[in-house]
Formats: sequence, structure tokens, C-alpha cells
Amino acid sequence: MTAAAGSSLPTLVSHALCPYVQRVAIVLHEKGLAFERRTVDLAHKPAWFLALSPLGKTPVLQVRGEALFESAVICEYLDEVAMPPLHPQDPLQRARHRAWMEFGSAVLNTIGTFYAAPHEAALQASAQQLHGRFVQLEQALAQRGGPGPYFAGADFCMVDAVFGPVFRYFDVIDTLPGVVDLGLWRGVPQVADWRQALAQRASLRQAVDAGYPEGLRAFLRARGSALSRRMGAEAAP
Ligand SMILES: N[C@@H](CCC(=O)N[C@@H](CS)C(=O)NCC(=O)O)C(=O)O
Repeated sequence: MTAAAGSSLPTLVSHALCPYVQRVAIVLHEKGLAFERRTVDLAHKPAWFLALSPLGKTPVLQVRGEALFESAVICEYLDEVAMPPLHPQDPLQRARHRAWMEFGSAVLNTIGTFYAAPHEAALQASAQQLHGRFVQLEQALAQRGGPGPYFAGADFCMVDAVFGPVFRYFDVIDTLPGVVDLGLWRGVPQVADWRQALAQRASLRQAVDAGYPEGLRAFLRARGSALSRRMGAEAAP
């Protein structure tokens, strides 16, 4: 959802590949809130961006004269001001969901270790760690006590907004040479179903633009990592 120029709608300061930006874009869409985007080049951070973002990171949400930073905080704010709620009503369950959001950020860090792994042994080790995280998620999904398709059952929630961008990486990574052999998705059928349901959700689809897969491939190829070297073995596009 993009607003007309010159409006006073919230502005999401974005980077095309950032999973933390995506979670905010997803929540805005789930809430039916119109917003504008302003894209920043994180390799050459402009002064206006550094003035808004104390840690120099995306996302920032500019809203009513404030520049909010930290994606989880922005998502919590949006959940307080707009319907429908994406957190459970019960405080204990809400705390549990917030904990799994944190877990999602930890998985993003592991994905970073995976694609930056300097050599094959480190790549294998971080693949194993990722697989372990997916097994933990499979166990969390088993606690639903019923069918999905989402983290808590039939209703889309904040944890889903966090894991949609996590899984989106693998729409590209799974297609890279030799990655299938790493067994990332071995024995996690409920996670695989969850991933598929999220990929079909409208809010997930609008969170990135059509250039995302190619942009991510270029980013991965440029890491100088073991994964980049595997990509070097790919057929030229
Ligand atoms: N904890 C932050 C993490 C945000 C983050 O790491 N953003 C990355 C892009 S995906 C960034 O801006 N990196 C630039 C940098 O660290 O210099 C959040 O949840 O908003």
C-alpha cells in the first residue's frame, strides 16, 4: 500500500532486502494502514537517515512527528493503535508470543552466519544450527494442539509477521547449488506447511517488491562466502 506524495501518512524507512522492515510492512498491511516508503542505501547512509535512526538501522517508522526505531517496538505500537489485534489477549500467551518473536530475530542472526560462513565447514555448522532451530519451531507448533495454518492456529498473529521474512530467504537459498543436501527442512513438516501458508498471505507478498529474489541473489553472491562460492558454480543467468 503506497500513499500519494505529500500526504501525512506514516513513512516506513526501508531497505529492499531487510527482514525487519518486512515485518513492519506486514503488520501495517494486516492492520489496513496506508503508508509511504522511503528507501535508504545502507552501504552509504545519508545524513537524514542517521539523524532519524539512532543505531543507523532500518526500519524506522515516521509517524505523527516521531521516528520510531526497532521493528519489534514498532510492531507493538501498531498493535496498540490499530485493529485487529495480532497478539493474544491472555497476558501469558502474549508473553509467549513475544518470546517467539525474539527467537525469530535469533534465527535471522543464524541466517546471517550461514550466508557469511567463510568456508564449507562453517557453512555446514551453521546449516546444522539452522536445522536445530527449525526442529525447535516444529515442537512449538506441536503445542498448538490443533491445525494451523499459522503459528497459533487459524488466525494470523505477530509471530507469523516475524517468520514470514525468515522463511522468505529460503525461497532463494533453497534453489542454490548443493543447498538441498544441507537438509535444512529434514523432519519439520509442520514448519514446511507453515512456511507455505505464510508465502501465500497477501501481507507477506506485498512486503517486498518484484526485484527481491534477484536482489537477494546478488547480495548473497557478493558475500565472498562459502555460499557465494557455491553460487559461482551456478549457470550464468
Ligand atoms: N533490532 C533491529 C535490527 C534491524 C537491522 O539489523 N537492520 C539492518 C538491515 S536488515 C540494518 O539496518 N543494518 C545496517 C547496519 O547495521 O549498519 C530491528 O529489529 O529493527
